[in-house]
Amino acid sequence: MKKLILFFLSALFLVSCAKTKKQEAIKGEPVKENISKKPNIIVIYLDDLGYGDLSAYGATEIKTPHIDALADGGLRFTNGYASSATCTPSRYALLTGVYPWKNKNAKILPGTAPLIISTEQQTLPKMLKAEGYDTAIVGKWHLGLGSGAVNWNEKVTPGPNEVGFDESYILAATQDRVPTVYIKNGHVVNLDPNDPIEIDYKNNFEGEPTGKDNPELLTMKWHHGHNSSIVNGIPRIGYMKGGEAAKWSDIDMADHFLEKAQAYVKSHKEKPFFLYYAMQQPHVPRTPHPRFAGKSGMGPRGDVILEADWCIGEFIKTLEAEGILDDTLIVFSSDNGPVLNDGYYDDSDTKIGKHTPAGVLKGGKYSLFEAGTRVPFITYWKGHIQPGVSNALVCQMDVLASLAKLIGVEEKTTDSKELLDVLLGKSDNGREDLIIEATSRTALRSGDWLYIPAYKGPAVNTQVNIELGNSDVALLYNLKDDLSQTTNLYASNPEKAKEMHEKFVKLRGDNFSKTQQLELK
Ligand code: NG6
Ligand code: CA
Repeated sequence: MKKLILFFLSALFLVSCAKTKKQEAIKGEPVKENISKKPNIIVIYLDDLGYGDLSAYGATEIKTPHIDALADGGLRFTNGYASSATCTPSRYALLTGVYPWKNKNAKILPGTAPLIISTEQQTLPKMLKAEGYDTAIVGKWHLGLGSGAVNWNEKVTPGPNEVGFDESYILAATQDRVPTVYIKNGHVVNLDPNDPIEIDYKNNFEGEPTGKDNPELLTMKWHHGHNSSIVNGIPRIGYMKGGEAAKWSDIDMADHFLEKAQAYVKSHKEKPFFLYYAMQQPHVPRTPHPRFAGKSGMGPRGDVILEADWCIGEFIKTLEAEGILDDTLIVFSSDNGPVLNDGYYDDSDTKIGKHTPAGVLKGGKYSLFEAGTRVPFITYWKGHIQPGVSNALVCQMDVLASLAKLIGVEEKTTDSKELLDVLLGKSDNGREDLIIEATSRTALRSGDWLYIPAYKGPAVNTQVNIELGNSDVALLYNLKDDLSQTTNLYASNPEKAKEMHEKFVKLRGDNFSKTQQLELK
């Protein structure tokens, strides 16, 4: 009996020690004491939202009150970065904490691409799951599915559920790519077995109309790319046959994902959860629900930003109503910078008016200039994060190591930096260096400086009308004095140029594309 009591006492002691350790990791001003439960964690991730697209980030032509509320009640980062200027690599880095240029497959993927995260690899949801979190993704995936030729009529695996998500409700790639269906835990939703789905990215299926050959069937015109299969009057990338009953409704997508996200948090409020709410806006095709169509006065891109903002407001209301907002850390960001014409004529460029999606930044999606990767980045945790603005350099890749610290896990990472205090607003001591990426090219941000090696290729992508950062000479900017990157200091400051070049080569190691021009001329 004595032994039994002793055993229980020592077990009690161990449990209370473990608890204290976890509390210590999240303690300090203005953090509330006695957090008995680990916080829920929600990443709200938009698709192609620019640095200047939110009123919280200075936009005057569009009002985003619900996202602004997160910024006003949380921490708004002015130097928050996606890892890349396109989707797949940024999402790869967010979920794995690894630089995307270390994985040669981390580039814009077709809907048929295999999963690019190894099932052996550590991921954010896996890490949280191991600590007792329930984990889910709702929204855009775009990290590949299956391991070769996917049969969409059977369980599609491996996918999100094999890399750490207990539950998944996704669109496979992008809204403009087939298959245009939702996939729940590996199964296409509403699939009729008598109408099987076939997908091909090279060849059309006989007799199926295409955007290229059947303009009379289109409700949205394609500008470049996007001329393969037609779904809901919108021409897409890739060919699809069958699956009629399973096809999504574009105008209802935002409401649909919102409902799924709301249902998830309602049914998981008893236990800590991690939800990756990966919204599809304002990526093309922009298909606002009729409630929002025409509401921004700047075309469908503005309308879907209003729609996304409304969804976020509704979602936060749900957290509040369920009594869990105070126990929830929210990270809000975007996977890459903005683009107006990304392949459809939808008036987003002609109706833009005075709105500047990139703010004062140069470039946009696909670009090594700042607007490619510097994005809205907000952390919010009611009662735990002192509201304010942080100029610390942070990257989405750092979320993994920082959350490890928050939940008291030892996590060995090389690329993901532990910046918990920075994300919680207790320190301004962000990263010193960051390698940013854009369509397989990389550049170095170090302190206030930005160095872009000389790259071959067009200076401007004329289809999307964005300056890419390619140049015969290397580019060097002091972002503190010249945030808009107007003056190349490469020739006038050779010492800094040399220092940045050497640091860049050291950080990139041998792991870079040999098509780059790297000589310091
Ligand atoms: C490009 C598409 C673009 C968009 C992008 C992916 C063409 C011509 N352009 O290839 O419309 O889909 O891929 O965007 O097809 S991302 O945000 O998912 O990276
Ligand atoms: Ca994107």
